Amino acid sequence: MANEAVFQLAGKRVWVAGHRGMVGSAIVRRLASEDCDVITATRADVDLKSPDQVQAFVGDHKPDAIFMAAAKVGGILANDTYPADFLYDNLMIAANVTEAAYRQNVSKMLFLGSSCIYPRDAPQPIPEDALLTGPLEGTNEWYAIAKIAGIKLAQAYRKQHGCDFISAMPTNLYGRGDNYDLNSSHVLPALIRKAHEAKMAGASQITIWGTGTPKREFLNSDDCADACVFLMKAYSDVEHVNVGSGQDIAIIDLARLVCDVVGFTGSIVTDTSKPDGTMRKLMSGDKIRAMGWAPTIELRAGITDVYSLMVDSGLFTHPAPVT
Ligand code: GFB
Repeated sequence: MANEAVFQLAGKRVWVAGHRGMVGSAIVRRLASEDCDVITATRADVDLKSPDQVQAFVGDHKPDAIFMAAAKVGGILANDTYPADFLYDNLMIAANVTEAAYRQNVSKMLFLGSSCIYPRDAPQPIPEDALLTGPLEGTNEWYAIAKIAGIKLAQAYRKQHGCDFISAMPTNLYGRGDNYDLNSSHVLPALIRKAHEAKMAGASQITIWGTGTPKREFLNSDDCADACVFLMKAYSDVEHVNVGSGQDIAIIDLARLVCDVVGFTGSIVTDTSKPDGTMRKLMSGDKIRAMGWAPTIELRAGITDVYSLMVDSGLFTHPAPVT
């Protein structure tokens, strides 16, 4: 099925749910070169947790395709602190959009999940069929359960109703429009902010959470958006598809890389009162690579890009809310 379009985006009406988020906004940028009509909705237009509002919105706007990039997301601490929000919000959003897509005869939907759906002790690199083969990582099991439910919704509607709903599982993402709030962010924007503010303040050190030994696989959100558009056009099957870079890096080495890009020359200390989370979650990219897709943005280049954008936008002129 490689490079053989099964769904044409040209001339179609395409709803990007979650267009203000990092991935959703990257998908909107990517769709600019697809000759399709992009539909977006703010939270004031439609509350995705409301079944009635989602039905009404999809019924009124009649999209042909949906990129389901809307989600409540956050880093390890936010996931661990707000389990009810991460479970309830994400379950409701996934169920409402999937049901509306079915009832309003949307031709195709791509649901976006996360690599945390896999068991904590999954084999590395993690193949797609490792799903539901073992216990989840405790710090993010609530978010993971909601995302697993999203995959299962897509599969169930395909099985029962013949809907062309597919799922993509991206690895840890970073990119333009990321969240830099140190309480709720993921590790990469947190490290960029910490290193920049330490440099500006002339500080001697930055503190990272955990032991620094866990490994993570990072993918730029523009690469992720490109993969989503690729899958929307070229893939139609039951199983979800991993979307990653194929390489992981220890958090301490990531911190060194970020400090190097930012130009902070002080030391890096660890705060082991904070959780490590899963020790490793490198996904296998064999499936999507066999279809003909590969990422193009190398990690250092991607970090350099987002760092210069954040400096230019002035975000770092404000003090960090927490340490
Ligand atoms: O990115 P992150 O918050 O999410 O943390 P997860 C990754 C690793 O970086 C953990 C460490 O081992 C953290 O302890 N880390 C070091 C830091 N310094 C920092 C810091 O200043 N801030 C943060 N946030 N981390 C989330 C899940 O898991 O990632 C979600 O909770 C989701 O469910 C998502 O899957 C992609 O990779 O641990």
